Amino acid sequence: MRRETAGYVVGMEPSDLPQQRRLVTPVPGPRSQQLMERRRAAIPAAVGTTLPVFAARASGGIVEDVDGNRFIDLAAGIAVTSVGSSAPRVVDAVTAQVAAFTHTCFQVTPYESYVEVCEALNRLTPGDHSKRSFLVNSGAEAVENAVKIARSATGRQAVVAFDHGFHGRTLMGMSLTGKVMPYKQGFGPFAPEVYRAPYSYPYRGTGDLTATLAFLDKTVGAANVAAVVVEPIAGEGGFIVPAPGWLAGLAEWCRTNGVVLVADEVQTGFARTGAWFACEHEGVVPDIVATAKALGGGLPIGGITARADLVDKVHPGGLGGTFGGNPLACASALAVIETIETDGLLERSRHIGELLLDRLTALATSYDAIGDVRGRGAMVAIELVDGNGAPNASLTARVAAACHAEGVLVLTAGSYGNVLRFLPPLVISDELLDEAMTVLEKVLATEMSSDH
Ligand code: PLZ
Repeated sequence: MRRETAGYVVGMEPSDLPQQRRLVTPVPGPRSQQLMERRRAAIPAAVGTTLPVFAARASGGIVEDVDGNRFIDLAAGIAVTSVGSSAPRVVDAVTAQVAAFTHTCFQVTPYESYVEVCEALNRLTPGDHSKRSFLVNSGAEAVENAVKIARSATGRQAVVAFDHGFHGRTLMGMSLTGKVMPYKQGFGPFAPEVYRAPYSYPYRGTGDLTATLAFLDKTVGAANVAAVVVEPIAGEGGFIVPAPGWLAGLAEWCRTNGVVLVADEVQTGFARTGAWFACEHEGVVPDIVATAKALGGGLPIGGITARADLVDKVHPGGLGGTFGGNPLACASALAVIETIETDGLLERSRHIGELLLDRLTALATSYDAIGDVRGRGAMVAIELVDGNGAPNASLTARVAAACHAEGVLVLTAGSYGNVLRFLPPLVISDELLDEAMTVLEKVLATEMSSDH
């Protein structure tokens, strides 16, 4: 089925989209500019825009805009389209489901695909203990529910999150988030009984395990803590990989003190780091795992997978929601899981990581502005600094903008806004990754030679 929008044909087969970077207009092109005008009139500026071009179609490693420009996708819709933006199994499964039924509400009339997704979550998340899962609509909702379960099961109230943490934009998600601008400014008061502990940040030499545990014991008090909510790699905070052993030490402290360890694997989960879940790299088995993003392959879904003995303490009817585990999202999630398993995307993620780290490490030897190169699997970043090692957010913004103008879609991140992050779809070709790195190299050369 084909349809015309703004003179552009959409609904073509994904395989029709050539896997090539191509600029046919300045960025943004005229059609995108028109749409941006309508957007400005209809939608608040509070909802941000990374790249002011409007998408027409996307597949593999390419996003094509309404002017026909083709961008190399190093963003995957913020770690969502890991299997691709129009992966064949996802397209088929969702198409079949939408024709069968779109919604019943799982709490009203259940359907099998929801059960299947939960069985898969119980099987794939770390640990072979007895688990139960249920489904929501987003990462923020997954985190919210993890906290509800931990409080209900422990009878305690305090929740510990970390510096550089991001957990969503709902009240609890925002309260747990460590960065004021833009996420929290003016939106208080925040949820009470939320404490912020130091996060291990090897490059900046902060938050070693002793400091973290001292904070938990002295400032919060173990007996008060229901849950510790932690990202195994800080995502929005700048792809910070904690020092080896830090996460395991934290897990040990939780176990000793009867504290529920909640791993927020919303950004790191489902093959992003070269494993199903980033906790696996550290041999850590969380009590609750929160998932979303890549699980849905582009359809909105979040999962909460909890130790059965914890979640079974919650009274019947205490958890749920109208749309949680919507049939379309469940169909998509099952197709995503099958695609990761069948197409070897864990290996592919590790390969992408090696390719990117090789190129970026080489680049860092030429440019002192690259202070750190880090990541795991296809979750890779560079931290840009000035001559004194201080965060260089303005350079980061310029480099990102220049990459966009050259047809490479990169994202920034970091508490100090000085991190460029690379999180491509796992189905991107090596050629496109190489080309994107060559563009980045050119952009850096230009930036460093011009006088700003
Ligand atoms: N936990 C670790 O990364 C979402 C945020 C985009 P939702 N990250 C992208 C933005 O600007 O809001 C995220 C995350 C981690 C939770 C969330 C929240 O997931 O699906 O956006 O609610």
